[in-house]
Amino acid sequence: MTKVAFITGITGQDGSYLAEWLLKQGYQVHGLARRPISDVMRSHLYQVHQHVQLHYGDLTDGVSLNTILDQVRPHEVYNLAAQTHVAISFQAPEVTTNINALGTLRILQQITHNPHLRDTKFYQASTSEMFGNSMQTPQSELTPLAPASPYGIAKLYAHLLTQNFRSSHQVFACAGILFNHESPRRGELFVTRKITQAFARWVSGQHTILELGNLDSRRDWGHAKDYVRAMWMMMQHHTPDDYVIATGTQHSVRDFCNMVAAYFNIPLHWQGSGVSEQAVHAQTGELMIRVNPELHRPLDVINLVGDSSKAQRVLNWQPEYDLNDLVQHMCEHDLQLVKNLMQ
Ligand code: NAP
Ligand code: F7E
Repeated sequence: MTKVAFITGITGQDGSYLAEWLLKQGYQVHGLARRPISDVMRSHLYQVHQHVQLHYGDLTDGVSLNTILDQVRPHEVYNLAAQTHVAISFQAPEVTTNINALGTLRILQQITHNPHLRDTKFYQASTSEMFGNSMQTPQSELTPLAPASPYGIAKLYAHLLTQNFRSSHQVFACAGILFNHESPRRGELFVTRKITQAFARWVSGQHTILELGNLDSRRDWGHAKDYVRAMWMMMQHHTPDDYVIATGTQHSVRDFCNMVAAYFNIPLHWQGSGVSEQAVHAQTGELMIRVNPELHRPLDVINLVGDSSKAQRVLNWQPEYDLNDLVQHMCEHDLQLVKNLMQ
């Protein structure tokens, strides 16, 4: 029997990689889209869009979700759709909560109320942002959760709800507590992609200053391809549970800049905040990185690194890519993208 999967957030970084992975495993793949088909064909789904069935709807629209879920009757639902920008969540907390928290509730309610979905499994895209500025390092499934942003708080609601529906309604519901994961498909507002794009433009002769916020913030950056495989592995295990997915290594934003600079062999010129533009000039050939205080968050999470030993032990999950591979993939991709745009 062909398994049917339904992915919310299918047009995003993870959704598109997961769709490709599930198609390779022989699934019939359906996805929720909130943009017109012409946009979707230009999105990350361009390679596989003819093999996935898209349904128009929105996580804030319960009726559309109920209708789609009743039509598709998936064996597995992967809830990846979200307002994913932490900084934006401070400016738009209400919409963030509606999508990330209540959107999850809408799906779980439908799974429990619709008799055709009684055996449907559910995956929730939980996040390391739920740990906030934890006193415990590295963070595991047992680390106390104390999110530091409206994004993290909305995700914590969805995480607890997933656990609650698992124990109170016996839904096969898993939550993957995923640490930062990146790829050439990472959104352009996230720090890794912002950096690789700026360097690719610089190498191609478009001389710009790269403005960043907190350079000392530390993250555990993995490759999105490894992380979507982990989502699927959780859903194949006989018992639903929660798992941290991480590499266990930590680097600062400054380190990431240095790695990209080393990849392209570009000398860097760092300019801290409070230094006037005229005061310090980059030498010829140097890319200038300037701290812009406006890019600092009202409250930042600064020390994330995950302990994924449970996923390694129980699911036999291992990452295939390390940070050097990730930097290489992102830099190669962004350089090619700039070249294509310049032709
Ligand atoms: P992404 O690239 O930003 O994709 C977000 C997806 O959500 C897009 O498909 C977007 O659709 C969709 N979406 C946003 N609002 C929606 C709404 N109201 N209704 C329906 N769809 C909506 O994010 P990602 O990096 O793939 O992350 C996937 C999930 O994992 C998210 O839930 C995120 O919070 C979580 N997560 C990510 C990371 C990470 O490091 N990447 C780590 C932990 C957890 P459009 O294409 O139309 O905008
Ligand atoms: O920031 C610092 C910033 O926006 C990482 C989402 O996928 O991962 C992601 O959230 C760090 C922060 O990712 C800039 O202050 C410095 O400390 O790339 P980011 P994030 O906030 O960690 C988690 C796990 C998710 O769940 C989220 O959905 O980098 N930083 N300068 C900057 N960040 C940005 N965006 N832009 C800067 O210029």
